[in-house]
Amino acid sequence: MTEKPTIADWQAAAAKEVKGKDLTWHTPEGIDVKPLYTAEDVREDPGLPGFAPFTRGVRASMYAGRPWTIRQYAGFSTAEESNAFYRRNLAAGQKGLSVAFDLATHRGYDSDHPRVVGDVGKAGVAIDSVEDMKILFDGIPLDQMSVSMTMNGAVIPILAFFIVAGEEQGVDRKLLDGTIQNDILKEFMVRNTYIYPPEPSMRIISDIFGYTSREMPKFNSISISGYHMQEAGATQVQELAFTIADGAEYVRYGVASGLDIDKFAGRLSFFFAIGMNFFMEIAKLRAARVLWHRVMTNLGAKDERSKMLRTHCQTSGVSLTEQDPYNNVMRTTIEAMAAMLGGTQSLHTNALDEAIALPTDFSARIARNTQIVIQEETGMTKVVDPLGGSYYVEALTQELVDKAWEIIERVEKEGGMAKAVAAGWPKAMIETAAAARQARVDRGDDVIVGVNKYRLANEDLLETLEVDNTKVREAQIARINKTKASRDEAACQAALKALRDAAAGEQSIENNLLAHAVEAARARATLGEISSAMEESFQRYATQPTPVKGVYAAPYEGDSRWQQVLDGVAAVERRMGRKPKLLVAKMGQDGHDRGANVIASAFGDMGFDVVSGPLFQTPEETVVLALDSGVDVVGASSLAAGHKTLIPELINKLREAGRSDIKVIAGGVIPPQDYDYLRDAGVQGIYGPGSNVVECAADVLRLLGHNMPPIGEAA
Ligand code: MLC
Ligand code: 5AD
Repeated sequence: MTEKPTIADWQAAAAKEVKGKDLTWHTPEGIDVKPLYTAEDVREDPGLPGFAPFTRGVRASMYAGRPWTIRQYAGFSTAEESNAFYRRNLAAGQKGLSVAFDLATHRGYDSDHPRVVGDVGKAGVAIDSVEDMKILFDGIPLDQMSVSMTMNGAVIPILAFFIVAGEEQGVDRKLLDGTIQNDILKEFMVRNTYIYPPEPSMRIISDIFGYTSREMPKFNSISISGYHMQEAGATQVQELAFTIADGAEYVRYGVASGLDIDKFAGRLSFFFAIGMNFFMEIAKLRAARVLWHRVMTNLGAKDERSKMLRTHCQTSGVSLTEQDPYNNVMRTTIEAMAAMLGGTQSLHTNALDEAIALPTDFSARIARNTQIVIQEETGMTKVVDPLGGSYYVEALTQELVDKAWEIIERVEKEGGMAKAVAAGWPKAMIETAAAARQARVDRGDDVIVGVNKYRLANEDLLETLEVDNTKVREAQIARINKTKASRDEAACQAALKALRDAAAGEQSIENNLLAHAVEAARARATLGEISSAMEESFQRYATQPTPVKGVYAAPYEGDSRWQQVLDGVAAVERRMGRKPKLLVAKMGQDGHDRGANVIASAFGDMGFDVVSGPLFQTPEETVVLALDSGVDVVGASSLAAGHKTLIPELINKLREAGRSDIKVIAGGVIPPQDYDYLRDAGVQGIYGPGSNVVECAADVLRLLGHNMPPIGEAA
């Protein structure tokens, strides 16, 4: 009888097949993935689903008992239009609702505010008062439908409108089922729809914990989100660690505000991104449950439900491409499978037109059906945690737990996530990972099919959703005026004053901000009024971007095209007597700044003098900054559909100032259908997702009159 082969035998056989090549995969999270895993790699028995530490899932029966909730995030234009879209989707098999608000709403401005002209109804639905909220859920019984609302900045007025809309439907708030995102720490780190500074923002969150734990027992008071970290470029380990550390910080604030940990922790929920690294994502969800159980035990929770990490997932937006967009259907399917194999409770699958515009009925249907097909055709839901016991998945789960724990310990040692966020190092860590990823993609080290490999010579145009935001704005303003004209003004002002006083006072049950906002919402105060009432004591928060240095350049050392661009910059510098200067501008309420930060870092590394403009500027403010800093080029980064309003406005203002010599280029999520419109308005270069940043810089040098050779040609 022959002996059973050993690992050493396998190693020898594999080395012979690949002629000694090292097959280890060094991932961006610093994990060395081996080509083979065996029983020897599994350190711990993962236990059983439904039992602590919930590695294999939070429910004993998981999807065999009840499949995850198909919960598609959506919202655009007016409440009427979004309501009709929701109803069509529910009729076609969607199970839960998830509201996307426009950026004016996120940032606490009514639709009639001058700072939001480009944003109303664009990236989500415009909600100005309880009247809009009632229309949004018209015909949707709020005691039967669970509703997630992605709101963090203007969380107090939005939750108040929701409660009052339920009340006026005849639904007791005790029966309201759903989730509010309410996660401000990641806003300061990556998503940027904050309104107030960190301290009062943390008070708002614990006030919501207090109110919902007393009044709304079925409602999930927070969705602690790693999603946006991964979208901003974080590795899976960073996403995992910072999200769990954020959770720990919220629990501490809740306890410090006087709540018993087991009274509110059972209604904390989570939210992760699911990208293309299939097994890493599955292991990440399993690791998250292990880590949360550990953290909550350390924080003194006794009830197992307080330690049970329940999560929503969304497939990754940044992994999807503008080029050859039908490939996105495959990507999303793979990501959806990772989310379900990881044991998510609820899932959003992105639409194939993600990198271009908001979903249409067509693209939303394909996205939704991706989940329905998995649930209803494949039999994948029949077995609980089918990957449990996979040597690779179990070993990777353990490795992610260990790697994330190192970061969590650093955060805890430094006093928790609020302090870490204020110190800025988590954000810098994520931006470093983002710049490194961009360089790997631009160099072709990380393959993206249809973008840096197998690219099509000609792309077909996709039909995309377009929102006429002037029309939406006018309709919203008419409703605001009507609401204000018909309300009891004295009662409304009294409610707003009580809220203002509560904000100025110490945190207490009597001063609970949500309780006061509910009164104001009933009295028909608008979102802007409720936000301003708190802003009087809290102030509005602003920050300055600080792009990382040297990370984008590092992998390009010795690259000839890179050198050509550096030489080009040097030549322009000699001619002008100073470095060519670029303003990276963010206008409107669009806080998506990964792209802007990566461009600022990369152009800085290539020798440009870069001015990183602050977020949330008006076109006028951008012109003032451009003139004051003496730039040659303004690069406007737009990811929230404000481009057709804000960029032409910027060009007009430059012309009025007599500075049409300053070149304007645009980048971000811009549908190709809009390119001619922008070019006619005077935009001299447009760079959609998937643009190579080095070639973008080569174009800028051409705009500045340098004779830059095409790629592959000598200078
Ligand atoms: C579940 N249940 C079961 C069961 N599975 N009962 C018996 N057997 C089983 N196998 C029960 C649950 O206990 C629960 O009841 C009920 O069924 C619903 O299940 P759930 O698992 O709680 O699902 P759900 O209601 O969908 O809640 C999932 C969640 C929640 C806890 C993760 O927080 C959620 O829906 N989050 C969604 C967040 C979201 O959509 N965010 C969008 C972000 S977009 P009970 O009574 O125990 O509650 C974004 C983008 C951007 O952020 O930047 O703009
Ligand atoms: N409707 C549908 N999906 C949206 N997303 C953002 N806004 C909307 C909306 N109004 C999705 C996209 C994006 C992620 C943050 O959420 O997938 O990448």
